[in-house]
Amino acid sequence: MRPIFLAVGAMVATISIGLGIFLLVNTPNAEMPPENPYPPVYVGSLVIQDYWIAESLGAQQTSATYLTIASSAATDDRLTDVRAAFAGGATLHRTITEDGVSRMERLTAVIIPAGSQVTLAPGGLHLMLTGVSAPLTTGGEAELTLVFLEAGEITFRLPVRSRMEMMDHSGR
Ligand SMILES: [Cu+2]
Repeated sequence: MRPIFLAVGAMVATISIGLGIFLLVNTPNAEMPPENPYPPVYVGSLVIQDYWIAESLGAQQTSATYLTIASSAATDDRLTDVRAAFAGGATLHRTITEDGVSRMERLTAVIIPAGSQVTLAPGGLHLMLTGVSAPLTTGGEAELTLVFLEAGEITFRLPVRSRMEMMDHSGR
């Protein structure tokens, strides 16, 4: 066989193996990606991480976003607004449970203490999303903008997760 055919043959074999591995890694059922596709997001002196959007629920298609904001700033900052093109409403909320009854209240701002961190998590602070235009389902993603008084604003993509899945991962 002439060398050129051998070379082409080797190349085809290499591409086939490569494609095989690619398909193996990228099958829809592959659960855990090797690297975090949603790494920390930086804005000013703030780092936003562990961010996710819950699957939307009900006739009103409501959802919520949870995340952690860590500050290395010398002064307090404030999260004053959230914008989401995919939702009719996006507001800062807090869930309060009194005598076993939970209710939510709207906040004008969430304070990010200097050099500390704030966690928005189920049962507490969250970014409330109402009137979601297309159902949010696990595996999808959506874009949000957070507006801070000092750090400015940041737009980033967040993964959609099921609440059950996230509760399992939190170990509670
Ligand atoms: Cu709420």
